[in-house]
Amino acid sequence: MRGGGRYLDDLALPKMLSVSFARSPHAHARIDRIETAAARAVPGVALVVTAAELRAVAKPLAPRLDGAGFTATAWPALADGTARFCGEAVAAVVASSAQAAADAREAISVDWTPLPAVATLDQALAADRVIFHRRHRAGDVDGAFARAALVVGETFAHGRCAPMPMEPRGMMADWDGETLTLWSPSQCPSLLRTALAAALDLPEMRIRVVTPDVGGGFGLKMQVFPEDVAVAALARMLQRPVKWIEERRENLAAASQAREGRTAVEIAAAADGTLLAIRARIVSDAGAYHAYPTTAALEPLGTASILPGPYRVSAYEYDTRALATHKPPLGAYRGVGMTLGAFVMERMLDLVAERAGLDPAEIRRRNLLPREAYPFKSATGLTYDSGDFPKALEQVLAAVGYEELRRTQAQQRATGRLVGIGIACYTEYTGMGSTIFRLRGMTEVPGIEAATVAVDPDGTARCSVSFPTQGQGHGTTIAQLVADRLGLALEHVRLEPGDTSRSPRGSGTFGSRGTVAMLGSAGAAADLVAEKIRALAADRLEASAADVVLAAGRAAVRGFPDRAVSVAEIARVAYAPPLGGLPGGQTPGLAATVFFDPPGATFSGAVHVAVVEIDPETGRVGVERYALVEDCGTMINPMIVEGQIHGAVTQGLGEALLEDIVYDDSGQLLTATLMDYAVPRADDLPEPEIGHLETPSPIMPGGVKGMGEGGTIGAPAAIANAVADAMRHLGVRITALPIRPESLLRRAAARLDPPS
Ligand code: MCN
Repeated sequence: MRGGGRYLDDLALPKMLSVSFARSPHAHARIDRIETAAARAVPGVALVVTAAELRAVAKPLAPRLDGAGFTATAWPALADGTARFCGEAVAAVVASSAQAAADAREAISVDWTPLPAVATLDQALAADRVIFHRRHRAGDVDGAFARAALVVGETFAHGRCAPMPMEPRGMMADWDGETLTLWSPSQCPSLLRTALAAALDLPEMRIRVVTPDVGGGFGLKMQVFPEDVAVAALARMLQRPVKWIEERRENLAAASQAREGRTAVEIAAAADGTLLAIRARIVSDAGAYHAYPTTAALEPLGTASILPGPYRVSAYEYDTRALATHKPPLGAYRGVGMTLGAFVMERMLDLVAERAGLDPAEIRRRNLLPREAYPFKSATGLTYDSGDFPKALEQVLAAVGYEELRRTQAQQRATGRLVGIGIACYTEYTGMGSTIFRLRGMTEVPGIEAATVAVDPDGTARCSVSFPTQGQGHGTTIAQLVADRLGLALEHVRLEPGDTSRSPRGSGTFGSRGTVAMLGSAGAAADLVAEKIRALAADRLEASAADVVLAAGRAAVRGFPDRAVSVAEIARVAYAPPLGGLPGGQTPGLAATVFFDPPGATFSGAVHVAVVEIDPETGRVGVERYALVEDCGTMINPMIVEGQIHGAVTQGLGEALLEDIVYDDSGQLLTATLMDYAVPRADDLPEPEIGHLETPSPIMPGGVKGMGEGGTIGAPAAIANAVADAMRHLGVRITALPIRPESLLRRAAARLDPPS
């Protein structure tokens, strides 16, 4: 905010060179010959490489997924013989400046033989290009459908979108003959190190990953990309530091994208709207390769496993598949899998309500899990640990004045205004540990986190953690936690910058795991340090350790504030033991490292309400009000939680109404700039009205649950339901995201003015 951050592009090393990639203009093409002589002749160029030079020193990224139904892919550092999506890197130029590298990139000429491209899900289905497939069935699905009074079916589609961090991807790499140091805005430095060690055939101890300030990640930067492998390999080949900063066009064309998929769903319900069973067939357009480390299973499996949402329904079957196309890989993006799951389920609830003659709020009342139902084993096998959705629903309905809103809507509709109200409830898996990743077969994602907390002799504390921060305020939150447990002032605790040479090993920041990880690792490490401070202070104060309290930088005997010693004094002694050693045979030092494996996932959630009005002239959807009640268990920093909600809801609005990566039939990207790819702006969303509910997690330390992705999960569903509500009387169905104004108008016009 103050311009004081140091992002990757702010960093430079002496003798540093710049890297630029030449990319495929075809979605699918054979590379017959690459001519690099002209590029080499451009002033300032140090090296030009193709797959021929990198093949021997950099192995492709080939993430694994345990279990049946998985077909591996290998994504080479530079396209090797064949390019499989428009934008895939085929050659790299290293030059004295980014401009020289970009000029030289243009001078590379490639002889291509274009090949037929599989550009759509339907083409991929016809060709049976399945790279991930899983089926699941729980309960008596067929029986429920046979006896159901209502069966409602619909097919929903979701376009592609881009995670779009303000700072695109990039890496600076330096090889000093022994160690490869990488400055990367990675969300997962430990995983990046492991992937590069394997790709470059180096021991992990010779790779160091430093995380500078990160200008947003949103899931994109949890992945390891071929460009990372290439940049690291180039530093090693040249024995000079190199840096690559992605251009926005490259980010739109060649970074992983998100969401694209289709879900055909059927719901069986009783006449009173009680849900009995769900059947879902989910297909996902995975692009050309599995993204490392999550694989193409991430999106369709995530959708399948969360689709039943916070509702009491025990019979569910799904068939979920990822299909390979000639597009960039589908990867992680805030709310991955769950956004589509919530969109489908919440649209379906409104459709069932319509058939059952119920108000959308009423059908949810009849089906939401009551608080007493927790812990609840969902039909997908996940255990929801805690929640109180009926209360959250009533709280948000009261906050918006739902009954009054409906009355006003009826009056407005009578005058021709297109006003709609949409409700969406979702539950969200957060804070996942190794069990969930093993159950999914995700072998490349360890699932653990770790933290070291150390108190120095001046009484200040440092904390270093395995999970970096990309804008969620971990520095503040961790400092809060550690300061609280050590009885120090907030400004006396510092989160150290991420650096794998100093920080303990873990998995990373994704899947809203940060807060759970903080409590389980940094909180627990601070507790161990606090225990040692109390033990050392107890000896000094001639009291029992159990009677020593830590506050205001001092250890004092409970009830006797004057009988105290400063934490700094205890720390000095811990690092410089007196003659005879520390009391009680304590080891020197005042630091602890704790590794933590979150016990399962913890389920947070929210109820969102959107009020929209559609301009009948332009089809523009205006979001007039946006309210929600969020439950992320015990909150650590409510201000950050609300900031996260603002950002996430805004991204969800983009997904609902604006953002669409469009390819033509030959797999050519049509939305290659921000002139064509529309992201939300400040005036697209009113200030969200936020309420909180806290049902602490019984399984996570401190009762916390994650929430960083939540808004993105709830907003598309709530907005889609609101638009559907506004347009229903015109016969317009909302079954696809994003909802484009022109398509709304077209469909309304077709209905109002049917062809003769
Ligand atoms: N928090 C809290 N109490 C809770 C839960 C959360 O105080 N019970 C606060 C904490 O201050 C914490 C923050 O909310 O720092 C987010 O916590 P959590 O929900 O655990 O999520 P993570 O820290 O794991 O962050 C990841 C999540 C994800 S998966 C994406 S994607 C995402 C996001 O958060 N990307 C972001 N938020 C982002 N925000 C920014 N600015 N930039 C991104 O790239």
